[in-house]
Amino acid sequence: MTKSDFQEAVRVFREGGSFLVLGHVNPDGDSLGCMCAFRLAAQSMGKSAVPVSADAVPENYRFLQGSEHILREAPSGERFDVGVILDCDGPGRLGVPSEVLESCAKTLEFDHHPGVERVSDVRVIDSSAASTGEMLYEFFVEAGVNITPQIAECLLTAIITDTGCFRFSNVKPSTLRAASGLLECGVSINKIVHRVYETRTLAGAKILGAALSSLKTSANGQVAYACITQEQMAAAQSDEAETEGVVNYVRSVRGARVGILFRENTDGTTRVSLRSSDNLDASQIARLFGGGGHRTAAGCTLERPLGDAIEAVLSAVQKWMVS
Ligand SMILES: [Mn+2]
Repeated sequence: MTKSDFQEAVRVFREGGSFLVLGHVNPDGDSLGCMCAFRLAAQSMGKSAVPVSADAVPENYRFLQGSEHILREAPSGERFDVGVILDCDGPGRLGVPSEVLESCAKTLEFDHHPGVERVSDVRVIDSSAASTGEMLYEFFVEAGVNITPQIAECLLTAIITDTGCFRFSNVKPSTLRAASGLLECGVSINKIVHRVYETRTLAGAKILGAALSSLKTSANGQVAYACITQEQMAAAQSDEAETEGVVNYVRSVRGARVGILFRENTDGTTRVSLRSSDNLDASQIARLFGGGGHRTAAGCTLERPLGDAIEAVLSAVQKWMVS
């Protein structure tokens, strides 16, 4: 992130009156926290902001202030001064048709994913940041936004979820400085952690159990994997959002350098979530199959049935471990 991009972004934010706010598909805490924070920040400065996510807000993020105002589709015919793209690892992950951005006079992007194609006009990119929320905190401070406890809660949720509660290797002094600044704004870590991690629906607990009962290892225990079928989803009455985080349990098997969760989708495709430890870059595997992400957390969707997808990904992971 260069100083000039940052200053240009501040100028675009100050001058804009109406904002269309976008995150990424299958939104996580960083994407949603940033979208809600941006909406509140813009409104606090007398501007309008319309957040749009093609996918629904998972239940455990519905406490974020204004999350109920996130639309599933961009309002047709409306024009915006600025389209804001947050935490999005590539144009294909926006989840809205590309014409939607044409309704914006300008586009402004904040992100921390490395190696991604960017098409926005003004880009604030920092692949060393642990979350986009951390970047947005610095941006709001610079832009003179009054960070209310509600805005702080959204941003701290972004930071907490992208660092796995400050446990991942992406945590840096700057991460804790941002978190510390947000705590000064009057937000509670405990409340966020409770809502995001310690509150599970009954269906979510059942689907976690089903996934873990399918756990297997390969490559002499270096790869742990589990799968969730549509039949199990139906039996648990679980939805896709409730499978978020299951992969972290898979990765926690002792000796596993990679944890993989395979989830059968209703359309017959397979969602693959990867978590790695030590020096293995999970995003390299995800990219082989058209996905992306970070070194330690990545994902992709394969246009193949579950069994084929498991075979293809496991064989790719094994080849890559040897190389
Ligand atoms: Mn992120």
